[in-house]
Amino acid sequence: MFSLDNKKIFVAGETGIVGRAIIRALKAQNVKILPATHAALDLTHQTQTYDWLKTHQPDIIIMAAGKVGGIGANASDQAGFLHENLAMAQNVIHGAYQAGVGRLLYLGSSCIYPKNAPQPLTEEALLTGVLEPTNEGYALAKIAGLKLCEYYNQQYGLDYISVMPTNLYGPYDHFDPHKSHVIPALILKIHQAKINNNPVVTLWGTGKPLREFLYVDDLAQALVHVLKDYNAPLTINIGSGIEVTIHDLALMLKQIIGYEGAIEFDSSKPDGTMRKVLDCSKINALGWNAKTPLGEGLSQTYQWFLDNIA
Ligand code: GFB
Repeated sequence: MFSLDNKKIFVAGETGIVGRAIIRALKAQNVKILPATHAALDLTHQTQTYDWLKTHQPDIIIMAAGKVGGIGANASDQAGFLHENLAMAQNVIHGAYQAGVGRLLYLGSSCIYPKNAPQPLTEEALLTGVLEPTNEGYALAKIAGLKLCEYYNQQYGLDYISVMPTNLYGPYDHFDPHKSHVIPALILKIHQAKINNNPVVTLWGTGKPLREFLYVDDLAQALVHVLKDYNAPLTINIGSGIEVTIHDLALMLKQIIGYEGAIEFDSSKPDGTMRKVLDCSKINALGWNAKTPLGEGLSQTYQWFLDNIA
């Protein structure tokens, strides 16, 4: 067991959906959180990142910063997703090593696993096949970061752990009709259809792909668990086991939002991978399981949207 007492923690990406949830969870722990907004520290900037880490000397880094987005954003800007995420991973991981930071949690994504790997996806499936083309750039950057952690551990005896969360959602998500992940995109589209009395709302793809969803505060609890109880320098998956088709997800949101029109799908838009559910035997063996049922998490996210965005 690793004590977090009085540790100085740097949450890279503190204003994002994941960073904010981690900070909410860490507030219940006796830790000191080192603040660094994007305006004060640009993680794509190498010397700025190295200098900041040397000056502030965190005991632990949680690397939750990244350029993120849904299938539309990923597919239309593979260069940006690869370049920016690779730069941030390199700067933070090498900067951590140079600054003498012993413990680091690096967050990846379930899209790092091959498109056709057996489901549920185990950590061992990494690099056993081709990637899903719609998010290849993002996945390659995340794989490079994971491998950097692995090699730095091997060469320098560090404790840099890669965690691979499944599709996340919750408060402070990014709501955009073209760029966001499916849950915020559907909330926005179905809510607007209701407000504008549109009889039909059109969503992307066939509606048939399955996605596993994890409420972001459940992820944050899992990360606290990993920080305290996990000391093997190996990748660990974090999922909920809650899988739905995009069609069923749309029906759940239609009911939560109170939209009475019809849902239709535009199959000229991409489906992406047909299924990606994580095998979570490792994290479950540490005593962590996701707590938030999908309906409850979606209702809370919609309420947050109503209070802050709509
Ligand atoms: O969350 P999402 O964009 O990303 O979900 P991925 C995409 C799925 O939802 C596809 C369907 O099957 C889409 O066809 N969908 C239906 C929609 N309507 C919409 C819509 O209006 N917006 C969006 N976004 N999707 C992402 C990766 O993959 O998963 C990222 O691109 C990252 O790199 C993330 O790994 C976790 O699950 O397909």
